[in-house]
Amino acid sequence: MLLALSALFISQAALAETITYNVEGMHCGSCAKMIHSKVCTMDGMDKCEVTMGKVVISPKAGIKFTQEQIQSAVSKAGDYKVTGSNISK
Ligand SMILES: [Cu+2]
Repeated sequence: MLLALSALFISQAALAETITYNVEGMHCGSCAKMIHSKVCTMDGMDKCEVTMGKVVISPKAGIKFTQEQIQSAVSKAGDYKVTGSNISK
């Protein structure tokens, strides 16, 4: 039973994740463009979209980003703050 559960966990972990980060301080399309140019160009990004107040990413297989890494890239774009995240499969 325990073995089956951990096997299930591992196979789910191998699937691509979509992570939505909430970002405070974005006011217009050029904020989104700036953030896009810093976050979406990071190595290991598969999909990456920036919309008003949100950054939605899918890392490549085997790649994980921490919120700190995303915050660091977002900070290069300007005075923006990552306030939280949601993971969906
Ligand atoms: Cu702006």
